[in-house]
Amino acid sequence: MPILRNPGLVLLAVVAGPALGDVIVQEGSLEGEAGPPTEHLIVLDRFDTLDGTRVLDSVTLQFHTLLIAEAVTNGSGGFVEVEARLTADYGHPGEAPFAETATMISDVLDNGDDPFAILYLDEDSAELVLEDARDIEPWIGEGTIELIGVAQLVLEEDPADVIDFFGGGQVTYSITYEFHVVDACPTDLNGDGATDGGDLGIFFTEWGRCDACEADFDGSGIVDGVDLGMLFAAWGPCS
Ligand SMILES: [Ca+2]
Ligand SMILES: [Ca+2]
Repeated sequence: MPILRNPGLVLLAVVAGPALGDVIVQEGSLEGEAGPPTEHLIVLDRFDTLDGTRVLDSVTLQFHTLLIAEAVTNGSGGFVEVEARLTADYGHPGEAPFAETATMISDVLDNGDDPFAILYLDEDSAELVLEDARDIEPWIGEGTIELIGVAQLVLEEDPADVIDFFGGGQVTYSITYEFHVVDACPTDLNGDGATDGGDLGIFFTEWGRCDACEADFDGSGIVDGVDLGMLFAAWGPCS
């Protein structure tokens, strides 16, 4: 017979504010005791491009589930089975979950000795890295992103021989935005605050097929007349 302790699952959430740097991390957690599946809304700030000066490279979602349970037997003989599990699914509201975590405790106890208590612990993690532009795009812009975390903690016991069996669980999540800052004056190859002859000299040293060259302003994989045109168009002090 399944026994649920404190069926009204209490969930707490803490969301940290965004920080400045190359990485923004938002964290929070859900925690509570056994009960029916409980939806918890996770609200995240979207990535702020700061007027296009920052470009989002990837979004990493990490989820971690921790399950702790304690069983207390009565020592009346035989064997008893205990089982507990904590599962959680994560996704956008109204859509199929894109990640899940599941923890499981399952044991057979020799109940032939004196009454005793035993403590169990299990944990699970899930990670999702978004790097494709189409996957990242929903995470860019103003406003907020809503995720739904559906968590359920279930305890089962043999009520005849287990005096008490209780547990708790915690689901934590972390959303990491990796980005780079756009070069405000990419044609200033020597970084002296202006696009001029000094940069032109550097430019021609990279002329031709060139992967990840600074002079490949349009990212075409080759430094050619197109890039030269961009350099001349930007001629003069960096604005
Ligand atoms: Ca320069
Ligand atoms: Ca080019």
